[in-house]
This record gives sequence, C-alpha cells and structure tokens, in this order.
Amino acid sequence: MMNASTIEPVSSTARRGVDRRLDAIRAKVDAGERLTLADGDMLFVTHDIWSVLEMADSVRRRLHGKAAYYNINRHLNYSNVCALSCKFCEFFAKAGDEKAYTRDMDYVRVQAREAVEAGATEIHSVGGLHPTLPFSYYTDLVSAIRDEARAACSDLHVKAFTAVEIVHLARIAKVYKGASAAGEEGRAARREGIRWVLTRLKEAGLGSLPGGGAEVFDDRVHDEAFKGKIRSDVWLDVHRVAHELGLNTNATLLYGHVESRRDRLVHMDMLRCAQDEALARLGYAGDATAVPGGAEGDEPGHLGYRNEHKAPAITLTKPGAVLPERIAFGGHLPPASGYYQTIIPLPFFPDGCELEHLPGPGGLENYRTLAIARLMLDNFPHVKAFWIMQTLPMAQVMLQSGADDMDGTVVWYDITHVGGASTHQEVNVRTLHKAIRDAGFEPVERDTLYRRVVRDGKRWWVEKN
Ligand code: V47
Repeated sequence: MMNASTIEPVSSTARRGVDRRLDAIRAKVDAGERLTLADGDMLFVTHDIWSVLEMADSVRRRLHGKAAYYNINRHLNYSNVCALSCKFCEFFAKAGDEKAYTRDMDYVRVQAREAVEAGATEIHSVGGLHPTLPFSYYTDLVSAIRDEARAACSDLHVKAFTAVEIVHLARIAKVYKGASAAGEEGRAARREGIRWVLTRLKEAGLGSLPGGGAEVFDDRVHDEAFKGKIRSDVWLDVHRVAHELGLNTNATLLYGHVESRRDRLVHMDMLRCAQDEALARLGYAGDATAVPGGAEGDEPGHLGYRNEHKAPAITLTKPGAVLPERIAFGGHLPPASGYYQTIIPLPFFPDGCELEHLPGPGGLENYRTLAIARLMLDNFPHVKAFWIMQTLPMAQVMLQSGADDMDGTVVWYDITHVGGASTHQEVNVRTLHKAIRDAGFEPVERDTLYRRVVRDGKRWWVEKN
C-alpha cells in the first residue's frame, strides 16, 4: 500500500534542479523554432516540470502579454440521443431512455433570448448523432438562434456541430454517397458532401466550428475507445473544408485514457501540419528552416503515421509574428478567416462511462500536457484551459503555464459533470475576472473570433483592428 513516505514530494523534485537536457529545447523556444516529436518526448519525461511550464508561459506571454481571454457564452446541448456508444462518453443516451432528450425550436429560442438578455456574444451548440432528426432541424436551430438575437437588436455568434456531427448531417442529407470509396475518388466525394453541409449551415448563420470529436488521432486508440466515430483523416478534412469556406475552427485533444503520451504528440503534430496549410492559404510565408511533416530531428519513418503534409512550417510564436485575428483588411472588411484558433486539451473524466475503471490524468499531467500543447502547437494562436473540465483553480495555474483563454460563462453543460456537478454549470463574469486577476493577468472579454469586446451593459460591439 502506498503511504505518504513513499510519495516523492514535489519540492524534492524541484530541488533536483534544472534539467540541462532541456537547454537545446529552450533555445528553440526562445527563437520561435518548431519543436520535434523527440523534443516533445523529452518534455513529457523530464523531472523538471517547472521548466516545461515556465517555457510555455514565456511563449504565452510573447503572444498575449498579460491578457487572459474569456467570453460571455452559453452552451446548448440540443440532444443527447446518439447512434454511437463511445466508451469514454457519459453523455449519450439511446432513444427511449429515461435520460434521453431532444430540444425543440421553442426551447432553442428561449435559450437564445436568455443568452441575449445575459449579454452573451456566443452560443456553443453540440449534440449526439441523432438517428432520426431531419437535416432541416440543424439549419433551423442555427437560424432560430440568429433570428432571436436579431429581433432583440443584438448578435449571437453560433459556434456549432463537431466534425463528427457534420459528417452525420452529410449522411442524413444523403450527400455523402461515394465517400467510402478508396483513394482520391472517395476523398473527393467526402469533401463534396462536407462542403454541401457546411455551405447550407453557413447560409443559415453558422459562424464557426467547435473543436470537439477529435479525441486522439490514432487508429489503435480510435478502435479501442471510440470505434464508429470518424477517423482522423475525415475529422481533418471537415476542418479543412470549413477553413476553405472561411470558417474558423478549434481543435481538442482528449487525453489520459488509453492513449500514450506519444499519441498525444502525434495528434499535436497532425494539427500543426493542418494549420500550416490553413495559414499558407491566408498568405503566411513558410519557415524555410523547418521540415514538413514533423520537424528536423525526427528520424524518417519515426512518425508512426502516414503524413501527407507538404506545406512548409509556419510558426506564429516567433518574436514579432502577427496573429491572423490581428490582420486588418481595412475598415469594412473582416479579419482573415479560415484557420484553427484554439487548441483545447481535455483531461479524460472517467466517472459514469464505460472506461470508469481508469484513473484519469492527475493534476501534474494536466499542467504538463497543456504546457506541451502550447510549446508544440507553435502556429495555434490560443490555448484554452476549459474551466468546466480543468476546474477553475487548475485553470488559473494553467494561465501561468501556457493557456491564455478559459472559455466563458457556459451556464448549461451536459457532456461532463466533474466533481458531481449538475447540468447547471455557470460562472459569472465577476468570478472569472477575480480568477484571472488573482492569477496575475488582465481579463479581456473576447468574441468567438478573439476580437476584443467593448461593452456598455448588455450592448456590445467589437474593437476594430
Ligand atoms: O469531443 C466527452 C469530450 C468534447 C468526456 O471548441 C470528454 O471552444 C473528458 O469539444 N471526459 C466536447 N472529456 C467538448 C468540446 C469543447 C469544449 C469547450 C470548448 C470547445 C471549443 C470545445 O468533450 C468531446 C469529447 O472529447 N468528452 N466525454 C469525458 N468523459
């Protein structure tokens, strides 16, 4: 049995001092150079976790100074009925279950009205893969939210539907035919179906895609924990098409279950390769020193996955780099759009799901993983410590170790109930401000696209670049 004397106190780890093996990584971090997967391995195994957190903090401060972002938002889970039964998920229900629910448009409108009343700038809406709802339900959901906001002379950005839901909608709308064909033919059919769905949703008023459903980009883990969900190539394709249509998106990493730390690093590398392509489309120039698909120092064949990445690396963490949200196209034009905004590391929460026997990640693993995400994802402008899953006290420390965003006021959340929380999971602006200030940062209200919000009570507008 473990007792207190067998557990090495954190302070003794700290006394072991600085790990000199990190010096070369620190030099790259200071210069804004891309880290290799081997660097990532080192960041995961070093005893010197303090240096890892401190390096991530230096990058975060270079990008965002003392600003820590939050938004006034509402999460709306429109239905928990899902055709899948992922082992890590405690949210899903089967049609007819006692806990199954599906919200009608009256409910959605009331939520939108209440959100406007509370001064919200965003509704974040996701749900299960409902087997029978028609395609029109989803366009109606988006336009109902937009219309309610407009009727109240306000605006609500709709960030909705994970990549998994988008593919499900393509199937429902019967525009996914041929997508299972092998090779380029299947891929072209898949993209066409995805494009059709995203175009209809955008016309209805969809503003961006959330980062959910990515889990971990690894086929073994996929088959073990979320078989039936789309695989990484399809998830990345959905986001790629969204970017081509000018929609910004986010990305999550669900860790601490049956994946390895290497799997997390590969996931990060695949995302930063996809972001290189998105930034290149926006006109960013490549970094001539970096090697596409991984980075210099990763021996050939070491990646362990088929990486078709061709674009040169583009890093935003170099001193002086301009973030896409800060690029102004002139008075009436919106900022550059069509890229990944935020990486959101999500610690696996075991209670109530089929993988309940697993312990889930501990606190230090959460800090380390988030800090490494900041260091590896050198072309992602933001790192979010989602307070609902990280808890508010942990998220405060994460602001000092790589994160610059905490998500928002949330209000209702059904996907996880950390610490036995109910569906009502709300934090008010005053509490968010205090948490951010106590962590040594300045609270900055942002809209979904990370533009600064100027507010006069419930009336709000975004600051021009
Ligand atoms: O995709 C499900 C995860 C995600 C569990 O884009 C679990 O701004 C932990 O994507 N333990 C949905 N995680 C949440 C999400 C999100 C959240 C906040 C902001 C944004 C954004 C996106 O929740 C799912 C899945 O990976 N999840 N079950 C669990 N037991």
